Amino acid sequence: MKMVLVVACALIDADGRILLAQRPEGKALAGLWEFPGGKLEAGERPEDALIRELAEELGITVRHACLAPLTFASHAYDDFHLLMPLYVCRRWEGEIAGREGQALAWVRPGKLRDYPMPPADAPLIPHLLDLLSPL
Ligand code: 9L3
Ligand code: MG
Repeated sequence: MKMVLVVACALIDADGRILLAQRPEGKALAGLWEFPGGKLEAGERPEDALIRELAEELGITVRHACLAPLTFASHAYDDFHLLMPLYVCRRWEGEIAGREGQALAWVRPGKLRDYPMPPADAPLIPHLLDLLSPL
């Protein structure tokens, strides 16, 4: 089956809230809330693709050193298998804004399940909760 590589990021603010972006009308999975990111272009490294996507979609600058890998999502659709590393980032430059008309939400960890997500993203929540919960 065709493998599609997408890279995504949990941006975490100083209050410990996580950024979700709503997939816009006209796109696959419209209306669902996802961790921002997108497809790798040919030959791109995952971090480079993510930095590019975060600049395009949110208007922010992220440094490589501020991206920490957390886990992978893996989901088989009917026609392709999506493999998606999830990074975590707590520092960026610039004001976050939905540059592609998408709605954004800063969500407390315990509220993440209130937001309907694509099938690849939802299984990532426990990993984030594990990272963010006090020891
Ligand atoms: N996707 C799932 N979760 C995410 C992202 C960024 C993307 N957090 C899925 C939706 C599409 C595919 O990856 O099936 C490609 O995404 P896009 O290029 O349509 O945004
Ligand atoms: Mg995208």
